[in-house]
Amino acid sequence: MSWKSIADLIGADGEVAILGAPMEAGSVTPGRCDLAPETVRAALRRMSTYDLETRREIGTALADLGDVAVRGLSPADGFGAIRDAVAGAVRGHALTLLLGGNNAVTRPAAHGLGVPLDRVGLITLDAHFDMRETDGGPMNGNPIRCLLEDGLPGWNVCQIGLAPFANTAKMHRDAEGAGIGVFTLADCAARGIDAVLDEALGRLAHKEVLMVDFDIDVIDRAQLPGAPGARPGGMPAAMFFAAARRLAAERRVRLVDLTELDPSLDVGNLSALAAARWACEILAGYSSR
Ligand SMILES: [Mn+2]
Repeated sequence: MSWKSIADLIGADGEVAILGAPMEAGSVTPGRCDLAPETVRAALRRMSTYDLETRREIGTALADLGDVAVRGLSPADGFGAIRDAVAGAVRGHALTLLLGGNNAVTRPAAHGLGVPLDRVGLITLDAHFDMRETDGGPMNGNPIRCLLEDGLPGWNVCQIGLAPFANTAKMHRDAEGAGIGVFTLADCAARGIDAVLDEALGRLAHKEVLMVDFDIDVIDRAQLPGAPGARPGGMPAAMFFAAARRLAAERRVRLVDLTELDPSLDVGNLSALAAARWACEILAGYSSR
């Protein structure tokens, strides 16, 4: 007898939505992030619904809304389609899992939440500030700078897991100058992820709607080879999973995205299974609301 898998929870209707956004154009390192949504869906078939730690069965009904038609489109050209698809998903569901694609999907997602940007709180788990300059248009390396320029106040943003030797001094200065809460990998290791999340959520206590950008390249490259930006010495996968569970338990979190997974770089399905585990942790957190 085969066990029940997370994929078996997917149907036509559900309180939690899955939406794919297979955007690859605009990546600093061109690859195949467009393959990620189908890879994550396939890996969900390998995840059982039993949450051993809580002894609970995940039973949340999942609605798979399919993929936004952004294959081959630049981030600028795909902006409206992602924003509108996210808006529809968020209107009809308590929580939406947006499967990128590269990190360029985060900007249109923030615009699809249904409230003005000044009422949005954004938490990123990312090795990078994503504060590259915007004069060449939106790409996967600048969604945070784009959102600041769009009107998202820096005080509404917390960035967790920033890596050394993977960013510039200007990005760091600009992020802090904008009021962004900056939490490095060393902060996470020294303080523990719970304390860091306490502070981040405290800073965003009065924001109406929260979204979390899980750029999977924050994870240690030895545990997550399938992301071009992942580096040795990154966040332990277990810490990433714990953060996912904790943040998904927050009622105000209406959207989580998973970005930068490139299945063409994967080794032994390590990254695909990590992404599927992330989805499970999100559902476990959601179930505890
Ligand atoms: Mn990123």
